[in-house]
Amino acid sequence: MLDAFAKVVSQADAKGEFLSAGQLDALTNMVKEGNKRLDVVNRITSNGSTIVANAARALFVEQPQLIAPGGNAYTNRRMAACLRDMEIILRYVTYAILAGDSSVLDDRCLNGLRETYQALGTPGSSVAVGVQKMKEAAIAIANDPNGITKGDCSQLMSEVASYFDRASAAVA
Ligand code: PEB
Repeated sequence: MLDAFAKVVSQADAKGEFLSAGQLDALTNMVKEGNKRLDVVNRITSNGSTIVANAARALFVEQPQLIAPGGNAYTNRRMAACLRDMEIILRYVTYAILAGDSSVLDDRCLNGLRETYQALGTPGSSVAVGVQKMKEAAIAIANDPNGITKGDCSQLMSEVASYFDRASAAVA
């Protein structure tokens, strides 16, 4: 598991080189903008259950077969497993946002997840749709300009989006 700092260290060390000016500039910028990152993690974390519940609800409106008898989220046990899975994925996305690096998400959540869903007979493409709905909700909350010092968060928001996209691409 790497963060943005450990990542450049391992890249430089693999080449036996000092850190480059470009690498240092990027990290300087990350530190300078660090409060935005922490705010985003805080906002998504503290709204986690709302994000999961609304995304799942929207998924079931679009794909009602999932909650119909015989569906993959039918019976409370499967519904609970589904909500739990979405929460796990959201949790790892918040870790990746904090770290500024996707490796924690890749290694501890997404690695082998597609195969797990195939083995379970759970439609990965539906999980991917649920993840996209969490992305929209999380960004709407994280990027809400109300009640916060206004600034440019576009770069950070596309980074946040990229972690959700990575998760959905891993199971679609
Ligand atoms: C991944 N999900 C399920 C299982 C596992 C995971 C390992 C099997 C064991 C169990 O049931 O608990 N676990 C989960 C995860 C990590 C992990 C992400 C990462 C670290 O350790 N059903 C739907 C939707 C979707 C869904 C499409 C969006 O209709 C999910 C939610 N996951 C779902 C369901 C099950 C499951 C298990 C329904 C239960 C499947 C079954 O037993 O039939």
